[in-house]
Amino acid sequence: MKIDSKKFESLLKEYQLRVEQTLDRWLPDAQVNPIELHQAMRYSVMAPGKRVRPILVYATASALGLDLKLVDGAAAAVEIIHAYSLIHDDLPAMDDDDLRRGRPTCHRKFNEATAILAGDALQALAFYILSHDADMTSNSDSRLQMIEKLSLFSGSRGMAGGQAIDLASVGKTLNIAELETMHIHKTGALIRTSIRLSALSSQQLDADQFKALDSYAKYVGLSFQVQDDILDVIGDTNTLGKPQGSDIERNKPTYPSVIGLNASREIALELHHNALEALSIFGEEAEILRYISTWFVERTH
Ligand code: GRG
Repeated sequence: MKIDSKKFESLLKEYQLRVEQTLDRWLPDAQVNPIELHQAMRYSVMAPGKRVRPILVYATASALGLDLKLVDGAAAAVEIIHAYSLIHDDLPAMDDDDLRRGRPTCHRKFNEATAILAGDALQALAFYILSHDADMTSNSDSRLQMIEKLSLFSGSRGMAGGQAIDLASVGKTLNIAELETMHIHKTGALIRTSIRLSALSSQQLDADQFKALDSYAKYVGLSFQVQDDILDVIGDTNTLGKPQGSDIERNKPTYPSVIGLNASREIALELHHNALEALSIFGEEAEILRYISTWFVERTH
Protein backbone atom coordinates (compact mmCIF):
# COMPACT_ATOMS: atom_id res chain seq x y z
CA MET A 1 0.00 0.00 0.00
CA LYS A 2 1.33 3.43 -0.96
CA ILE A 3 1.03 5.74 2.05
CA ASP A 4 2.10 9.19 3.19
CA SER A 5 2.16 10.60 6.72
CA LYS A 6 -1.50 11.64 6.56
CA LYS A 7 -2.59 8.19 5.47
CA PHE A 8 -0.38 6.71 8.21
CA GLU A 9 -2.16 8.79 10.87
CA SER A 10 -5.55 7.70 9.56
CA LEU A 11 -4.50 4.03 9.52
CA LEU A 12 -3.34 4.29 13.15
CA LYS A 13 -6.76 5.68 14.10
CA GLU A 14 -8.55 3.00 12.11
CA TYR A 15 -6.57 0.21 13.82
CA GLN A 16 -7.03 1.77 17.28
CA LEU A 17 -10.77 1.99 16.77
CA ARG A 18 -10.94 -1.50 15.36
CA VAL A 19 -9.17 -3.10 18.31
CA GLU A 20 -11.19 -1.05 20.80
CA GLN A 21 -14.41 -2.36 19.27
CA THR A 22 -13.04 -5.90 19.39
CA LEU A 23 -11.95 -5.48 23.02
CA ASP A 24 -15.38 -4.15 23.91
CA ARG A 25 -16.95 -7.27 22.40
CA TRP A 26 -14.73 -9.70 24.30
CA LEU A 27 -14.60 -8.05 27.71
CA PRO A 28 -17.27 -9.23 30.16
CA ASP A 29 -20.09 -6.70 30.73
CA ALA A 30 -19.34 -4.45 33.72
CA GLN A 31 -22.87 -5.08 35.07
CA VAL A 32 -22.36 -8.86 35.23
CA ASN A 33 -21.16 -10.46 38.49
CA PRO A 34 -18.52 -10.22 39.89
CA ILE A 35 -19.19 -6.57 39.06
CA GLU A 36 -16.11 -4.97 40.62
CA LEU A 37 -13.75 -7.40 38.89
CA HIS A 38 -15.39 -6.84 35.51
CA GLN A 39 -15.34 -3.07 36.05
CA ALA A 40 -11.62 -3.20 36.86
CA MET A 41 -10.86 -5.28 33.75
CA ARG A 42 -12.74 -2.81 31.54
CA TYR A 43 -11.29 0.22 33.33
CA SER A 44 -7.73 -0.85 32.58
CA VAL A 45 -8.14 -2.28 29.10
CA MET A 46 -10.34 0.51 27.74
CA ALA A 47 -8.18 3.31 29.22
CA PRO A 48 -6.58 5.40 26.47
CA GLY A 49 -3.45 3.49 25.47
CA LYS A 50 -1.58 3.85 22.20
CA ARG A 51 -2.58 0.28 21.12
CA VAL A 52 0.92 -0.24 19.73
CA ARG A 53 0.81 -4.03 19.80
CA PRO A 54 -2.57 -4.39 18.02
CA ILE A 55 -1.41 -1.76 15.52
CA LEU A 56 1.54 -4.01 14.72
CA VAL A 57 -0.78 -7.01 14.36
CA TYR A 58 -2.99 -5.14 11.85
CA ALA A 59 -0.10 -3.47 10.01
CA THR A 60 1.61 -6.83 9.50
CA ALA A 61 -1.66 -8.37 8.33
CA SER A 62 -2.13 -5.48 5.92
CA ALA A 63 1.44 -5.87 4.59
CA LEU A 64 0.66 -9.55 3.98
CA GLY A 65 -2.61 -8.75 2.23
CA LEU A 66 -4.74 -10.52 4.87
CA ASP A 67 -8.35 -9.76 5.71
CA LEU A 68 -8.10 -7.87 9.05
CA LYS A 69 -10.97 -9.94 10.44
CA LEU A 70 -8.53 -12.86 10.56
CA VAL A 71 -6.38 -11.07 13.14
CA ASP A 72 -8.93 -9.22 15.30
CA GLY A 73 -8.61 -11.96 17.93
CA ALA A 74 -4.81 -11.77 17.92
CA ALA A 75 -4.91 -7.95 18.18
CA ALA A 76 -7.24 -8.12 21.17
CA ALA A 77 -5.25 -10.91 22.83
CA VAL A 78 -1.91 -9.04 22.75
CA GLU A 79 -3.50 -5.82 24.05
CA ILE A 80 -5.17 -7.74 26.86
CA ILE A 81 -1.88 -9.40 27.86
CA HIS A 82 -0.28 -5.93 27.78
CA ALA A 83 -3.05 -4.48 29.98
CA TYR A 84 -2.62 -7.28 32.52
CA SER A 85 1.14 -6.64 32.62
CA LEU A 86 0.59 -2.92 33.25
CA ILE A 87 -1.87 -3.59 36.09
CA HIS A 88 0.55 -5.98 37.80
CA ASP A 89 3.59 -3.79 37.09
CA ASP A 90 1.88 -0.88 38.89
CA LEU A 91 1.10 -2.89 42.06
CA PRO A 92 2.75 -1.96 45.39
CA ALA A 93 4.83 -5.19 45.24
CA MET A 94 6.31 -4.06 41.93
CA ASP A 95 6.57 -0.41 40.82
CA ASP A 96 3.89 0.95 43.19
CA ASP A 97 2.64 3.55 40.71
CA ASP A 98 -0.38 5.85 41.11
CA LEU A 99 -0.79 6.97 37.51
CA ARG A 100 -1.24 4.97 34.30
CA ARG A 101 -2.57 6.19 30.96
CA GLY A 102 -3.30 9.52 32.64
CA ARG A 103 -5.61 7.93 35.23
CA PRO A 104 -5.29 6.37 38.69
CA THR A 105 -3.76 2.89 38.43
CA CYS A 106 -6.12 -0.09 38.81
CA HIS A 107 -5.22 -0.80 42.46
CA ARG A 108 -5.68 2.91 43.30
CA LYS A 109 -9.06 3.11 41.58
CA PHE A 110 -10.31 -0.22 43.01
CA ASN A 111 -8.12 -2.07 45.52
CA GLU A 112 -5.06 -4.28 45.43
CA ALA A 113 -6.86 -7.64 45.51
CA THR A 114 -9.18 -6.59 42.67
CA ALA A 115 -6.23 -5.36 40.62
CA ILE A 116 -4.39 -8.67 41.06
CA LEU A 117 -7.51 -10.59 40.04
CA ALA A 118 -8.17 -8.28 37.08
CA GLY A 119 -4.65 -9.01 35.79
CA ASP A 120 -5.11 -12.75 36.32
CA ALA A 121 -8.50 -12.78 34.60
CA LEU A 122 -7.22 -10.72 31.67
CA GLN A 123 -4.36 -13.11 31.10
CA ALA A 124 -6.83 -16.01 30.96
CA LEU A 125 -9.15 -14.03 28.66
CA ALA A 126 -6.37 -13.51 26.09
CA PHE A 127 -5.96 -17.26 25.67
CA TYR A 128 -9.72 -17.79 25.66
CA ILE A 129 -9.95 -15.40 22.70
CA LEU A 130 -7.16 -17.12 20.78
CA SER A 131 -8.80 -20.50 21.29
CA HIS A 132 -12.41 -19.39 20.62
CA ASP A 133 -12.46 -16.62 18.02
CA ALA A 134 -14.40 -18.06 15.08
CA ASP A 135 -13.05 -15.45 12.62
CA MET A 136 -9.41 -16.44 13.08
CA THR A 137 -7.58 -18.90 10.87
CA SER A 138 -9.43 -22.12 10.12
CA ASN A 139 -6.10 -23.91 10.29
CA SER A 140 -6.05 -25.42 13.80
CA ASP A 141 -2.31 -26.03 13.64
CA SER A 142 -1.72 -22.27 13.07
CA ARG A 143 -4.10 -21.42 15.90
CA LEU A 144 -2.24 -23.76 18.23
CA GLN A 145 1.07 -22.18 17.24
CA MET A 146 -0.35 -18.73 18.07
CA ILE A 147 -1.38 -19.93 21.52
CA GLU A 148 2.05 -21.50 21.97
CA LYS A 149 3.91 -18.32 20.94
CA LEU A 150 1.83 -16.01 23.10
CA SER A 151 2.16 -18.26 26.16
CA LEU A 152 5.89 -18.73 25.65
CA PHE A 153 6.74 -15.06 25.04
CA SER A 154 4.51 -13.63 27.76
CA GLY A 155 5.79 -16.10 30.36
CA SER A 156 9.05 -16.58 32.26
CA ARG A 157 11.04 -16.89 29.04
CA GLY A 158 9.57 -13.67 27.73
CA MET A 159 7.77 -10.70 29.31
CA ALA A 160 7.36 -12.02 32.87
CA GLY A 161 11.01 -13.14 32.83
CA GLY A 162 12.05 -9.66 31.69
CA GLN A 163 10.04 -8.17 34.52
CA ALA A 164 11.87 -10.46 36.99
CA ILE A 165 15.22 -9.24 35.63
CA ASP A 166 13.95 -5.64 35.86
CA LEU A 167 12.94 -6.00 39.52
CA ALA A 168 16.24 -7.69 40.39
CA SER A 169 18.25 -4.94 38.66
CA VAL A 170 17.05 -2.02 40.81
CA GLY A 171 20.06 -0.26 42.29
CA LYS A 172 22.48 -2.43 40.29
CA THR A 173 24.87 -1.47 37.52
CA LEU A 174 24.08 -3.39 34.35
CA ASN A 175 26.23 -3.42 31.26
CA ILE A 176 24.67 -2.72 27.88
CA ALA A 177 24.35 -6.44 26.99
CA GLU A 178 22.49 -7.15 30.25
CA LEU A 179 20.26 -4.15 29.72
CA GLU A 180 19.49 -5.31 26.19
CA THR A 181 18.57 -8.79 27.47
CA MET A 182 16.19 -7.24 30.01
CA HIS A 183 14.50 -5.02 27.41
CA ILE A 184 14.29 -7.75 24.77
CA HIS A 185 12.34 -9.87 27.25
CA LYS A 186 10.28 -7.29 29.14
CA THR A 187 9.07 -5.27 26.17
CA GLY A 188 10.45 -6.82 23.01
CA ALA A 189 8.94 -10.28 23.48
CA LEU A 190 5.30 -9.13 23.31
CA ILE A 191 5.98 -6.75 20.43
CA ARG A 192 7.71 -9.55 18.54
CA THR A 193 4.82 -11.89 19.29
CA SER A 194 2.31 -9.37 17.90
CA ILE A 195 4.01 -9.56 14.51
CA ARG A 196 4.40 -13.32 14.69
CA LEU A 197 0.70 -13.84 15.34
CA SER A 198 -0.15 -12.07 12.08
CA ALA A 199 2.58 -13.95 10.23
CA LEU A 200 1.06 -17.21 11.53
CA SER A 201 -2.33 -16.13 10.16
CA SER A 202 -0.97 -16.21 6.63
CA GLN A 203 -0.96 -19.52 4.84
CA GLN A 204 1.28 -18.20 2.07
CA LEU A 205 4.28 -16.78 3.89
CA ASP A 206 7.63 -18.29 2.90
CA ALA A 207 10.57 -18.80 5.28
CA ASP A 208 12.46 -15.71 4.05
CA GLN A 209 9.48 -13.44 4.57
CA PHE A 210 8.91 -14.87 8.04
CA LYS A 211 12.57 -14.33 8.92
CA ALA A 212 12.49 -10.75 7.62
CA LEU A 213 9.39 -9.88 9.62
CA ASP A 214 10.78 -11.50 12.76
CA SER A 215 14.02 -9.58 12.37
CA TYR A 216 12.09 -6.30 11.93
CA ALA A 217 10.07 -7.22 15.04
CA LYS A 218 13.23 -7.78 17.07
CA TYR A 219 14.63 -4.35 16.14
CA VAL A 220 11.44 -2.36 16.71
CA GLY A 221 10.76 -4.22 19.97
CA LEU A 222 14.06 -2.90 21.29
CA SER A 223 13.89 0.57 19.71
CA PHE A 224 10.48 1.09 21.33
CA GLN A 225 11.96 0.44 24.78
CA VAL A 226 15.12 2.49 24.19
CA GLN A 227 12.86 5.43 23.27
CA ASP A 228 10.81 4.70 26.41
CA ASP A 229 14.00 5.01 28.48
CA ILE A 230 14.83 8.27 26.70
CA LEU A 231 11.32 9.64 27.37
CA ASP A 232 11.71 8.87 31.05
CA VAL A 233 14.46 11.51 30.98
CA ILE A 234 13.17 14.05 28.45
CA GLY A 235 9.38 13.50 28.43
CA ASP A 236 6.79 15.14 30.63
CA THR A 237 4.25 13.50 32.93
CA ASN A 238 1.18 15.00 31.24
CA THR A 239 2.14 13.80 27.78
CA LEU A 240 3.41 10.43 29.00
CA GLY A 241 0.34 9.73 31.17
CA LYS A 242 2.67 8.16 33.72
CA PRO A 243 5.25 9.78 36.00
CA GLN A 244 8.29 11.11 34.14
CA GLY A 245 11.59 10.33 35.85
CA SER A 246 10.28 7.24 37.66
CA ASP A 247 13.13 5.02 36.39
CA ILE A 248 15.70 7.50 37.68
CA GLU A 249 13.86 7.88 40.98
CA ARG A 250 13.77 4.11 41.47
CA ASN A 251 17.41 3.78 40.53
CA LYS A 252 16.59 1.50 37.59
CA PRO A 253 19.26 0.95 34.98
CA THR A 254 18.19 2.39 31.60
CA TYR A 255 19.95 3.17 28.32
CA PRO A 256 20.51 6.84 29.26
CA SER A 257 21.75 5.92 32.75
CA VAL A 258 24.21 3.37 31.35
CA ILE A 259 25.47 5.05 28.15
CA GLY A 260 24.04 8.60 28.26
CA LEU A 261 21.28 10.33 26.33
CA ASN A 262 23.14 10.96 23.05
CA ALA A 263 24.43 7.41 22.72
CA SER A 264 20.93 6.10 23.55
CA ARG A 265 19.50 8.22 20.76
CA GLU A 266 22.12 6.84 18.37
CA ILE A 267 21.24 3.27 19.34
CA ALA A 268 17.52 3.94 18.78
CA LEU A 269 18.29 5.30 15.30
CA GLU A 270 20.58 2.37 14.50
CA LEU A 271 17.83 -0.08 15.53
CA HIS A 272 15.40 1.85 13.33
CA HIS A 273 17.84 1.62 10.42
CA ASN A 274 18.22 -2.14 10.98
CA ALA A 275 14.44 -2.54 11.11
CA LEU A 276 14.12 -0.85 7.71
CA GLU A 277 16.92 -2.98 6.33
CA ALA A 278 15.15 -6.14 7.51
CA LEU A 279 12.13 -5.18 5.40
CA SER A 280 14.16 -4.76 2.23
CA ILE A 281 12.71 -7.92 0.64
CA PHE A 282 9.26 -6.32 0.83
CA GLY A 283 7.98 -3.55 -1.42
CA GLU A 284 5.35 -0.87 -1.00
CA GLU A 285 3.07 -3.28 0.86
CA ALA A 286 5.33 -2.98 3.95
CA GLU A 287 5.38 0.84 3.96
CA ILE A 288 3.11 0.95 7.01
CA LEU A 289 5.65 -1.11 8.98
CA ARG A 290 8.40 1.32 7.97
CA TYR A 291 6.32 4.25 9.19
CA ILE A 292 5.73 2.46 12.49
CA SER A 293 9.47 2.06 13.03
CA THR A 294 9.90 5.81 12.47
CA TRP A 295 7.04 6.54 14.89
CA PHE A 296 8.67 4.39 17.60
CA VAL A 297 11.89 6.42 17.63
CA GLU A 298 10.23 9.81 17.20
CA ARG A 299 7.33 9.43 19.63
CA THR A 300 6.91 11.75 22.60
CA HIS A 301 4.68 9.41 24.63
C1 GRG B 1 3.99 -7.74 35.46
C2 GRG B 1 4.38 -9.86 34.12
C3 GRG B 1 4.53 -8.41 34.27
C4 GRG B 1 5.17 -7.74 33.29
C5 GRG B 1 5.29 -6.31 33.27
C6 GRG B 1 5.15 -4.41 30.31
C7 GRG B 1 5.70 -4.56 31.68
C8 GRG B 1 6.13 -5.90 32.11
C9 GRG B 1 5.75 -3.54 32.54
C10 GRG B 1 5.23 -2.19 32.27
C11 GRG B 1 6.21 -1.14 32.66
C12 GRG B 1 7.03 -0.69 31.54
C13 GRG B 1 7.40 0.74 31.43
C14 GRG B 1 7.41 -1.57 30.68
C15 GRG B 1 8.12 -1.30 29.51
C16 GRG B 1 7.18 -1.55 28.40
C17 GRG B 1 6.38 -0.36 28.13
C18 GRG B 1 7.05 0.73 27.43
C19 GRG B 1 5.13 -0.33 28.52
C20 GRG B 1 4.22 0.73 28.20
O1 GRG B 1 3.71 0.41 26.93
P1 GRG B 1 3.00 1.46 26.01
O2 GRG B 1 3.86 2.65 25.88
O3 GRG B 1 1.73 1.82 26.91
O4 GRG B 1 2.59 0.76 24.77
P2 GRG B 1 0.26 2.21 26.49
O5 GRG B 1 -0.35 2.76 27.75
O6 GRG B 1 0.29 3.20 25.37
O7 GRG B 1 -0.41 0.93 26.07
